[in-house]
Amino acid sequence: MLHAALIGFPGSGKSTLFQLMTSVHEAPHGRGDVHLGISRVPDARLDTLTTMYNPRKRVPATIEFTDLVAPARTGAQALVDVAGDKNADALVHVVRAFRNPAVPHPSGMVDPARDARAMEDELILADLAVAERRLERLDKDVKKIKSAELEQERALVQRCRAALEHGRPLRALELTGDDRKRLRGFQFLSAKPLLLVINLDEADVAAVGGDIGRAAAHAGLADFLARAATGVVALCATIELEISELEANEATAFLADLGLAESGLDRVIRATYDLLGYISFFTVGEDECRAWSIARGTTAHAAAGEIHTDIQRGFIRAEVVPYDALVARGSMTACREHGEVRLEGKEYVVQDGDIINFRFAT
Ligand SMILES: Nc1nc2c(ncn2[C@@H]2O[C@H](COP(=O)(O)OP(=O)(O)O)[C@@H](O)[C@H]2O)c(=O)[nH]1
Ligand SMILES: [Mg+2]
Repeated sequence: MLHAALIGFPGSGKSTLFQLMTSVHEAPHGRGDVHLGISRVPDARLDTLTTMYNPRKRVPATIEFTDLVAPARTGAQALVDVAGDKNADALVHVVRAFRNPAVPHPSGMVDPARDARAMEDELILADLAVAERRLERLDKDVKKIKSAELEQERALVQRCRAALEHGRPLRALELTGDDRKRLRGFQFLSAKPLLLVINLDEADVAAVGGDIGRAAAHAGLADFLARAATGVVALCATIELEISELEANEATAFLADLGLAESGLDRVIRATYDLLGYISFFTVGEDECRAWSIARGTTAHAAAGEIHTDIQRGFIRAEVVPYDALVARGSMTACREHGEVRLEGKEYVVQDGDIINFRFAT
């Protein structure tokens, strides 16, 4: 499952958001310091399909979030709850912009731009230590063993070290697929996609409304908007708490008053999903309408394996209809009549929103 870690300075609102965003909570797997929770990825397309098919079951895509329960560290590291979560696919940095004097800021003053940069520096420093340790080892190995792979890895890690020394996160590097594979084992923190969640003050939400450019400028974080593998979302956790207690139609009206189309929680979940480069395909029927998560570029054969290894093993063809065509025609049968159901083979690259029926031999 996709897995994102909430990180941020103590008192920035991580746990508040975590409680609101995740509904299914799992017991920590042998790690008492981390909470795991599961979020459903909001997707209006799945809502429409559910209305069309009225299935017994509706299954959205999901993301797992982790929240560090209590930072056990001291000194400079205690400022940052990096969640020790090296396995995360993405980092979600909750940056405090709300003032609330009842909640002391560990640095004494609320300054979102400083916090975003301080966190970036922490990630970079942690990665620099990893890169240097690896280079020491590689320098020794390269002297002993003649290996093109070792040479290539060394050149790559040197490139990483140089970027880090210049204060650049590794997610800004342009890397080939092979480079990415070489780096995977290091679990570099600054290489992970980063979502900044600006936790606004109650008093500022109406002023910035749904305008992320204005919200980022207000928090001094405008320069993060254009960065590689970086996303920015603004919300106010305490207002989200209020919204979560409203009936659905009241919540919609309340959001509209604030100039917003959807809740901040939904925006964070979806932005995380998008940032990871994940797309959804759907399976539909009277039994179940379901969204499946795959990385962009996944083939039909691999997508079949997401559903069941038997479907992958016995793969014959994928019957594919784009979401828009299905909604426009109103049914699979109508799509078939108009020749809009394509038969695709194993190598077909699944597109976001494809409705797929896998034909397979058992
Ligand atoms: N005024 C205000 N208080 C907030 C907001 N978000 C969180 N808080 C409060 O800040 C405190 C710390 O929040 P928490 O979620 O535990 O932060 P964490 O340490 O990052 O997990 C709690 O008392 C929250 O109620 C916000 O948007 N506005
Ligand atoms: Mg907390």
